[in-house]
Amino acid sequence: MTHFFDRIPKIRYEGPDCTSDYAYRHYDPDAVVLGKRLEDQLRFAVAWWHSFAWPGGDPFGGATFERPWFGDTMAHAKLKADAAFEMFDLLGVPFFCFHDADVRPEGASFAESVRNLEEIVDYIGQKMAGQRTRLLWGTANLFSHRRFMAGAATNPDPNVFAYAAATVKSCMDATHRLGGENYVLWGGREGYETLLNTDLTREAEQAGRFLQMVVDYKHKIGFKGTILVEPKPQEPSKHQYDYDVASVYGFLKRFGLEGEVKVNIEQGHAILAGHSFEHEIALAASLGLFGSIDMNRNDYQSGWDTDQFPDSVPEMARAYYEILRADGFTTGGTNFDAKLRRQSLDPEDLILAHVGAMDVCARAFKAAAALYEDGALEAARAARYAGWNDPANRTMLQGATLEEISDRVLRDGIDPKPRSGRQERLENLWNRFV
Ligand code: XLS
Ligand code: NI
Ligand code: NI
Repeated sequence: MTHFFDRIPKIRYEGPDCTSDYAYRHYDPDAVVLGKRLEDQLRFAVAWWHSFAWPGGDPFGGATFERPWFGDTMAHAKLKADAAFEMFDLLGVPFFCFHDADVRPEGASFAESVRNLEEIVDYIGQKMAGQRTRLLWGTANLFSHRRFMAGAATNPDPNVFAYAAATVKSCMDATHRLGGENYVLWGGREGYETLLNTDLTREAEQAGRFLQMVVDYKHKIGFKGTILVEPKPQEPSKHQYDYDVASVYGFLKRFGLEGEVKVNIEQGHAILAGHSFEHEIALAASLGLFGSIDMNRNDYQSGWDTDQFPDSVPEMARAYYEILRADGFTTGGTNFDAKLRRQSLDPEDLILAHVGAMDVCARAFKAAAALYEDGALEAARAARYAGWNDPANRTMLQGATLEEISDRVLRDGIDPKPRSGRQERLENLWNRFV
């Protein structure tokens, strides 16, 4: 027991009219929506790094948080794990996610870092045995330490490539041991600061080879989870190679890995790339790449990745609607890659951030599910493309040539009549559900 959350009761579903801060108003894990329990639809996960490792710094000031588990020893790491599992239990959250650097102290050598990781993984494994929380995904932090400042897989120094490969192996082993359902690669430093010193061709080939080795190792150890790449356009790199879903798809095709790897899409990263979250989800689904989501939000004025907890039901509903159109999550889930604001010092803040975020997501999901079930939007979409059901039109996509089409246009006097896209009607329909 850490006593860190002592003043906080276990959070339960109490319905929309309850008056306590410490209750879910919309997230009823056992409620069945579209044939599945809400817990199994949403698959919420807590992010170890933001919740337990982040000290509250910003570019103008250092740590604001004081946590009893801050420190570099294994004893601190275990205390941190104790607090984490206490919070998972209080929230009743089914999953968590972690990087190696969040859970273990860095050792004096690579071997010591791996030993530390193995020891804490055993400890976490024991905690998991006594609780129902499972691992959504594990990952390696290949961006914080100064050795990775010029990239991990894409570093000009082959020794860094080797160190990164060995690190990923240890993190895949850890994820496999804990029964993780996915393994994530986010390449924060896989990009460049200036083209003046960068060989784009070489770096892409290094990244392709690296990912191929990850896929080979997954099969070798019999890891049944999904390998996920998390796109982001920039920050910390000036230009990041896995810019968005479309770039990742091109990269996977180039190296023949499109059947092996899917994407973990983050709300804030989609916005930074100049897309909407739902666009990235819809595109991934259409390319057969949709895997999981990092749920957060950016400050829309600041233009960087502020990783705030989600607070907008209408925005999240758009995202969940696309997820439902993609048949929902399989191994993926909703990971709160979100951190407190630096003035939110208290244990209560950490709990309430998650309670609010889970309620926002649940509300958004239920609204999206009701609209999806109603079918009016999908019927309107299908009607818009109904002309393609005509066999004469279908042949245009199945082998007809330009000349044949041209003959048909002349013969039949084809003369298209513009039709309304009915956007406002559909927006009104949307708003009746959300
Ligand atoms: C940073 C990323 C990171 C990944 C995991 O912007 O979102 O937190 O999710 O390495
Ligand atoms: Ni993320
Ligand atoms: Ni992020």
